[in-house]
Amino acid sequence: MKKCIFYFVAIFICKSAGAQYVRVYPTNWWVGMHNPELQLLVHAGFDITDSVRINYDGIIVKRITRFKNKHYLAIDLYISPDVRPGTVQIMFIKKNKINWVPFSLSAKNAGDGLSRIRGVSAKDFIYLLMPDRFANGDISNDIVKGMRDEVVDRKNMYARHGGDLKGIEDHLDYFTDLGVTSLWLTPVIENDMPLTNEGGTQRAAYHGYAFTDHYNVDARLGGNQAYSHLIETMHAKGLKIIQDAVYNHVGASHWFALDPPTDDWFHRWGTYTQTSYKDQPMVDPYASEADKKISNEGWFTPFMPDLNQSNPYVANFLIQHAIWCTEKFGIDGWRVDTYFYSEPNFLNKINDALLAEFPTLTVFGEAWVASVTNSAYFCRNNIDAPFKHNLMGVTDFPLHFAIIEGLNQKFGWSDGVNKIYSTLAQDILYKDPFRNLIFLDNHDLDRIYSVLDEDLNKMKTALIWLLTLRGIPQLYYGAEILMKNFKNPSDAMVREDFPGGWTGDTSNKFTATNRTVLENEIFDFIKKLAHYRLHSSALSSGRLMQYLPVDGIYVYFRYDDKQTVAIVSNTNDSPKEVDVSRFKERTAGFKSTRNILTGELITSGQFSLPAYSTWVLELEN
Ligand SMILES: [Ca+2]
Ligand SMILES: [Ca+2]
Repeated sequence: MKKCIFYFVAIFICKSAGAQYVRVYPTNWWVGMHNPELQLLVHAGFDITDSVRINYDGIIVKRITRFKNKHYLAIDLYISPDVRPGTVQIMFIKKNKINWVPFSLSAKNAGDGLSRIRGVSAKDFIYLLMPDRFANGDISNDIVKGMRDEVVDRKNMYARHGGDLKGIEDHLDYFTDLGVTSLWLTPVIENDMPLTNEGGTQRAAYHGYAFTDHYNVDARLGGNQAYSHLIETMHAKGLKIIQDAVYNHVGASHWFALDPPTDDWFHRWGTYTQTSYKDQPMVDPYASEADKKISNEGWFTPFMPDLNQSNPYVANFLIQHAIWCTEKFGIDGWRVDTYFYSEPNFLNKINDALLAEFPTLTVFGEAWVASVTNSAYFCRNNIDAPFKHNLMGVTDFPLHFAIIEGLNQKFGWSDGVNKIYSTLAQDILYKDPFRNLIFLDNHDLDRIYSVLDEDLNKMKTALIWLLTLRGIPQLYYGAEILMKNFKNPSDAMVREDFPGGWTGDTSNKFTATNRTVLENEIFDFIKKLAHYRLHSSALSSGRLMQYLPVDGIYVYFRYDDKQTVAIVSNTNDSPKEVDVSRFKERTAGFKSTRNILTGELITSGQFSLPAYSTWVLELEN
C-alpha cells in the first residue's frame, strides 16, 4: 500500500432532498475487528468528483476509487486496532460547499460467541419458516406506502400475505415447546420489487430472494428494529438464528442494479442468458468453459441480475455486508442460497473472512445436487480435485432423496432403504458430514407428508431418521401439523399460511386444543423425540454405525461412551420380525432396550415391527 494519510482525498456529499443524497455502505462499523481494513462504497444522486476528508484519530484513508459511473466512489480505510468508538465525520467537499456524513464506529458486542454468534451444530434442531407466510404480528406494516408492491392478498398465493417478524416473536414458546433450538428464516433483507410477470401470473417477491437494499430488513417484515428485537428475544430464550444469504444475485430493482457502478458489476450477456441450473460443469473434469460460464454466470431469472463477484468491489460489498449483519444482529449461522452459482474463489474468500471475524459462526450452503460426489465437492472434502471449497457443510440433498426413496421405493439390491445405506456409505468424501444440514422438505420441495402418501407410519419413520441420522436436522414449518401439498402449479403451494398466524383464522394450530387428533399425534411425536435428542449425547454428538439392510430392515446405532441408541426400521408394507443377534458388535454388554417413545422395556432378542415403522431403542444394562 502507498504511504497512507491522504487526508484530502476525493469525494463529496450533501444531505438535501431529492437526488442530492449521499449514502455510505456499510452504514456503520465496529472497532477492534480482525480485519483493520474497510472499503466504503459511496452512492450519490449526483456526480461525486470533488474531495473527501476524514479526520479521526487512528483512521487512515488509503485509497479513493472512482468508477465509470460518477455517482459512485470507494474509500479504502485503515482502522487501527486502538481506535476509539465514536462518530466519524466524513467530509465531502464540493466547490465551496462542505457537507458531513456521520459514520458510527461502535464497540463490538460483548456477547459475541457466548450468547450470540454461537454457531449451529448437530446438537441443534432447526425450524425453517418463511416470514411472509408464518404469522402476522403487526398489521400496520402489511402495506408500506411508497414501496413498489402495495398488494396484500391472502387469497392470492402469489401475493404478499402480511406475515412478519413480530409474528415470529409472538410464537417463540411454540418453538421451544416443540424442541426447536434454532430458526432459519428465508431472507429478511428488503425486496422492494414490483410485481413481476412470471408464467403469465403477477408475482410478488414475498420469498425474499431478490434483495433491493442489503442494509435494510424489509419494512413489511418490521425493518431492522424488529429484526434486532426478535433476535435479542430469541437469544434470551436460548434460541439461535440462521440468516439466509444470497450472494449470487439481487433483485432488478436493487439500487445498484438500477444505477450500476461499472459495466462489469453484473454478468452481461448481450441477450438474456439464463443459467443452465446445472452443477455438473462446476465439478466435471471434462467440462467445457462455455458450460461452466453458463452455469455460473447465467442469470437465475430475468428479474435477478447475476453479480460478478470477480469484481473486487462487488466481492468486498458482499463480504462486508455478511460481516455487518453478523455483528449487528448477532447471527448464529448462515445458510447460503444458490451456492454453486457463485464464483468459487469468492465463496472461499467470504467464508474465510466471516470465520476470521467470528470463529464460532457456522455457514452451510445450498447445494441442490443429485450425487454425494458433487455435494461433497462444494464443501470441505477428501476429494483430490484441483479446486477445494472451504464451506463447512451443505444442505444434504442426496440424503434427502435417499430418505424418500427409502420409504417410497420397494426394497431391492440397490433400491429402497438401501439408498440411505449407500448414500451414507459415501460419507468418506466429506471432511465432516455431521455438519451437513439434513431435511425432509423445504420451501422449494413438495411437502413431505404428501410425498409419503399421507401415511402416518412413513411420516414417523422419516421424522425419526431426520432426528437420529448424522447431521443438523431441519424441519420445515407446518410438517408438525401435517401440512400438505405438491408444488403444483407453483411452489407457492408449499408455502401456505400457518393456520392461526392471522387474527380471525378459522383454526389456530399453535394450540393443542385446536389441532386434530392426528395433528397432535405427530406434533407430540416430534416434541418427544426432539426433547429426548436435546439430552442424548449419542444422538446429538455420538458416532454412527449402520448395518447392511436385509429384507427391508435397516438398523443403525448412534453411540458414545455414555449412551447407545439403536434405530430399527421396517420399510416393508407388512410387519416383519427383527432378530437382533446380527448386531452383537454394538449390543454386547447390554441386557435390555427401552423404546424411548413408548417407554416399553424389551428384553427379548426378537420382536416384530409393523409396516413402515421405526423404533428408537436406548440400550440399558
Ligand atoms: Ca404484517
Ligand atoms: Ca452467478
